[in-house]
Amino acid sequence: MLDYPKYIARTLHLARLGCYYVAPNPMVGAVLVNKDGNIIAEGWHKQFGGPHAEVECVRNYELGIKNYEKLEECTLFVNLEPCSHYGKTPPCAKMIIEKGVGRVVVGLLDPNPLVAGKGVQMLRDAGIEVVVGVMEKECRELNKRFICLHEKKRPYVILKWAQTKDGYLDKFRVESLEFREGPLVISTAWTKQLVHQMRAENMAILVGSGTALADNPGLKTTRWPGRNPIRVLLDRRGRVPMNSKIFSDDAETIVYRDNTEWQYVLGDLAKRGIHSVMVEGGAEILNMIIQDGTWDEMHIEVSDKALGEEGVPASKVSLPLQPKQIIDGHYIYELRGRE
Ligand code: AOF
Ligand code: ZN
Repeated sequence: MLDYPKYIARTLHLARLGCYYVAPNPMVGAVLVNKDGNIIAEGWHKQFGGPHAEVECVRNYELGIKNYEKLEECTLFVNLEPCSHYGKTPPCAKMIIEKGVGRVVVGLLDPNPLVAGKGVQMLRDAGIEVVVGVMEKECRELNKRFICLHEKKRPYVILKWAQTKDGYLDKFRVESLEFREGPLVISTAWTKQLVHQMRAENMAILVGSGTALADNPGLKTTRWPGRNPIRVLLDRRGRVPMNSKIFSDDAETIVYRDNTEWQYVLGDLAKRGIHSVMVEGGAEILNMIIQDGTWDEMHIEVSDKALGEEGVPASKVSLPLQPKQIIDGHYIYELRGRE
C-alpha cells in the first residue's frame, strides 16, 4: 500500500514551481510511482498554454533511462483532477488511458465546469482505478485563487496595507503647485520585497484615484521575479492623467469610471478571467471593500515607529494576538475573510 499523502505532498511541491507563470490556470504537479513506491518520473505545469503536469510527467518518464516499468503497475499522482476537455492542450485523461497507467490518485476535483468530475469519470470508464481526495485542504489552499474564480465567479481578494504603530497609513501631506510631498515610507527594503512577491503571485493589483494621484505608482514587480500584475484603477471622477505611471506600457491597465461599485468590479474582473486581485489602497477604497465584506485575506504590516501626529487613519480591524511574522521589527499580520 502506497503512502498517498507523501506523493501528493510532492505533487504540491512541484506544482508550486509554476507559481509565477501559469495564471489563470491552476498550479499542477504530477509524479509517477512504481509498484515498489519509487518515484520514476515527475512533471509540472510550467507555463500558461503549455503542456499539463501529467503530460510533462509521462513524457519525462518516456525520455528517461528507466523507462522499462510496466505502466499498468504504476500509479500517477496529481494534485488536481486530470482534465477531460480540449483546451489549449488535449485531455490529460485521454493520454493517461492511452498510456495504460494502472491507477490514478487525485488530490482534488477540478472546479472548472469544463472538467468537474468528468476527468475522473473518463478514467473510471476506461477501467482505471481512481482515488479522489488526498490532502484536499492543502490542494485547495495552493489553488485558492483558481478555485475562487470558478466557485464564486469572482477573483480572490487580498487587501494589503502598511501602517504606523499608532495606526496611520500616511501623514497629511503638504501640496502646492510647486511642491508635492512624497508618501510616508513605512515599509522596509525587506517588507517591500514581500509586497512584490505578492504582486507576482496575483494576477491584478488595484488602487483608487487618490493613490494614483498622490503617489504616482507604477505598480510593477521589480523586487521579485515574475510578471507585472494587470493594473486596475478605480477613477470615478476621471481624475488620473494619461501620463501617470499607472498607464505605462509595462502592463495592461483596466480603468473603472462609470461604475466603481465593488460587486460590479469583481464580476467584471472575473469575466476577464482574472483569478486574483490585491488591493494596495488607499484608505477610501480599503474601507469601501471592508464595508462591503467581500474579501479573502488581509495582509497588514505594522511598523515599530509611530507617526506621532494626526494622519490618514488605517481601517480599524481587530488584529490577532500573534503576528504571522516579525520582519525588521515590523509585525506582519494575516487575516482570513469569511469563507
Ligand atoms: C490538468 N493538468 O497541469 C492543468 C490543468 O487551456 P488548457 O488546455 O491549458 O486547460 C486549462 C484548464 O485545464 C484549467 O482551467 C484547468 O481546469 C485544467 N488545468 N489540468 O489536468 C494541468 N494545468
Ligand atoms: Zn490536462
